[in-house]
Amino acid sequence: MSKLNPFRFDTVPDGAVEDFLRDGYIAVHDAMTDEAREGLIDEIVTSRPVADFLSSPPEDRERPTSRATSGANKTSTYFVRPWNDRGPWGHALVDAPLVKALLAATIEPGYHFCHSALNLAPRGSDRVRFHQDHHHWKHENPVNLAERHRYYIQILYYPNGFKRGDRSLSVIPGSHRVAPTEEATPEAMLSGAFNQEAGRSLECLHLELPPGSFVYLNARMFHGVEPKPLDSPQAYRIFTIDIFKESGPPHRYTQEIPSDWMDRADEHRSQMFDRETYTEESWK
Ligand SMILES: O=C(O)CCC(=O)C(=O)O
Ligand SMILES: [Fe+2]
Repeated sequence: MSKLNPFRFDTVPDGAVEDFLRDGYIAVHDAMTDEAREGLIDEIVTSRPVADFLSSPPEDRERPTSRATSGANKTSTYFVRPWNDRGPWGHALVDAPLVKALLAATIEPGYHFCHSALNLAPRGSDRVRFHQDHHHWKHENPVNLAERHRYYIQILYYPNGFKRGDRSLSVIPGSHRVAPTEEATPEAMLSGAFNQEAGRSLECLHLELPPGSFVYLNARMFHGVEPKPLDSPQAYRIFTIDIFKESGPPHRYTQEIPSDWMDRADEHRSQMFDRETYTEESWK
């Protein structure tokens, strides 16, 4: 596999693990080298399906897959899960030294690559409401009960960044600490009803990230996305995600690993890829 390194540094920034445990996420600004950021954007926008999507008039744009997770996707965003069609920079994200260091600092000893996705949000894209992506919390099967306190980490990459209020990521820092009951809705959290349980004042924060940034997120933390205004200066926002879970049974969407990824995998990748794929039967 590629030895390209997309990031400017390889070690976990000072205080990042403490911030992650307290807030449920860290935002790492401008983490990619210029070469990596430009290379990744180029790989994505020149891949055939994305290029076709971007060159077609908005009313004709096809959505490659419909989105089944809690954030609704009614408008003409491009969304594909799993994101297998990667170039060298996309591949390098999976096990970059910085990614390995962050995962080692949080979910070691054992973790698996769960799945991936690619999303392009053009002007006019809808909001994604506040949600959590830790799906074991919404199901009561024995496997979900056994797995629900285990880590599910999302790494959200923003190669061309975003401005506040323009398809920006919103977070409720500390919301991962509130037990996942029916009552623990984002609205109730923002009203102050769960401040005591969270041990802090739960408030919404609207992020703004320069190109080449990423967010390392505990999927128990509530997050959402603002709409993209029709007059946004940025034609489309690019977002890719790699998700890692603790070793064990499949999480929702744990993807099949393409055979050429398997063929080229080193020892670390082989271990991350050595897990069952999610099917409708997995949690029964
Ligand atoms: O588009 C984003 O910034 C995040 C989207 C999201 O929350 C998700 O894919 O679950
Ligand atoms: Fe999400």
